[in-house]
Amino acid sequence: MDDRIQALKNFIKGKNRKISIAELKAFVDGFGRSIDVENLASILDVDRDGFVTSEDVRALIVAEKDRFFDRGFKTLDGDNDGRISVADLHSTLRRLGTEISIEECREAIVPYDGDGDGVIDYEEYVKMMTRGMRSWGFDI
Ligand SMILES: [Ca+2]
Ligand SMILES: [Ca+2]
Repeated sequence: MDDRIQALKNFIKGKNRKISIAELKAFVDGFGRSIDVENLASILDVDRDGFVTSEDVRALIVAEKDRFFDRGFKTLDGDNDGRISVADLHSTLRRLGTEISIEECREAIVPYDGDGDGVIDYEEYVKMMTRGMRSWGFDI
């Protein structure tokens, strides 16, 4: 696993572990993303001491879970028919810059396709996301 992903996972799993806003900025920059860290800090650093704790981050993500799930589903459901097909997954991942074959997408869907119809409906998607978030230590 990518070191930065592991570091993020460790941070989220650790209770009450603090990072400074400056560290958070360095971390986000490391991903090459242009996230507005000042804005993020103003949301996360509730008591304005210049630090955010893993509990703050967890609380925010859990509070925003439904919106976060909804947005993710809409991103993945490329043709907007309410189901994530192999073609949806393939075109979305390619658009995000991931080199992946149709066959790999087909295999990726199988473990989450509860009713075996070859597409991920919203219910199956929520189960998949919930499982993923629990593996990151979120109590949901
Ligand atoms: Ca679709
Ligand atoms: Ca299905």
